[in-house]
This record gives sequence, C-alpha cells and structure tokens, in this order.
Amino acid sequence: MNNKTLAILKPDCVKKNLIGQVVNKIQDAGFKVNAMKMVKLTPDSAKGFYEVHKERPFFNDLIAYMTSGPCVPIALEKENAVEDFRKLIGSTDPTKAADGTIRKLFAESIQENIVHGSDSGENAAKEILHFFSRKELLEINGF
Ligand code: 3AN
Repeated sequence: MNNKTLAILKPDCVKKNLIGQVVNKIQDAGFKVNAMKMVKLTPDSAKGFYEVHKERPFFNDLIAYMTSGPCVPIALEKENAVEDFRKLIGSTDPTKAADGTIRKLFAESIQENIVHGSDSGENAAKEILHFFSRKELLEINGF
C-alpha cells in the first residue's frame, strides 16, 4: 500500500487551536481526507501505538504527552502518501525541519512536534486500523 498514510494532529496541535491550519496545509499539498475523528488516547492505546519505541528513554514522556489531551487521527490518501507526507511535515526535530514544513512552522520541540506521519506503507495500514475499524472505514469511505 503506497497511497495511504496516517496523520495524527497531536495534543499540542489541538491545544494551540491549529487543527484548521494544519488540515489546510495537508489538503493544499494534495492529500485527500479519507477518515478523521477526535480521540483522547488511553495509556494502553498510546503504548500500543508507540510499541516500537518502548525501550527508548523518552517513552514514558511520550506516552504522558500523547495522553495529555485529545488528538485527531486522520487517514489520508495520495499517490506516494507516506513519503510525501513525511516531506510535508519535516524532521522530527523542528529546529532541523526544512522551511515551509508543518513542524518548522508550528512545532515547539522534538516531543511536542504537532503531527505524526506513518513511516512505511505497512505501518500506515496498521496505524489506520489502530484508530478506525474496518467497518467504519467501509462505511465512511468504501475502503
Ligand atoms: P517521527 O514522528 O518523526 O516519525 P519517531 O517515530 O522517531 O519520529 O518518534 C515518535 C515520537 O516520539 C515523535 N513524534 C516525538 O513526539 C517523540 N520523540 C522522538 N524522538 C524523541 C526524543 N529524542 N526525545 C523526545 N521525544 C522524542
């Protein structure tokens, strides 16, 4: 699958009232919104989502931050979605992100970095199903 990716507008994005501005940037870059909702992650759900990082020193902080308020997962569609979305958001560390990228424009720090983007087609499929059921995806968008 290379035409879908999962974005999450993270709790800092929601708190800073930037949902609209970030969604605008995403749509202006040619992504189609397939499905979208607002959720507050539980610690278990956040730990499951970030399982790959469980040995990293920042894991507990990451879970605390991702459960600190609501976030907005968005299933996106575009040719070459994973790679193009990661280009659009810029480096994990906003001080290293290229000019014009979403993180360069809006992010505070390496942790509070506004938005998540899947890192592979395989993970995109898993991550979309973390937030949206098959039934929901079918009802919403005929997946
Ligand atoms: P990306 O979101 O750019 O794919 P990952 O997957 O390496 O980056 O990291 C997942 C999340 O973990 C990041 N979005 C960020 O919130 C947090 N994170 C990554 N690296 C660090 C770090 N060195 N210190 C604190 N938080 C980090």
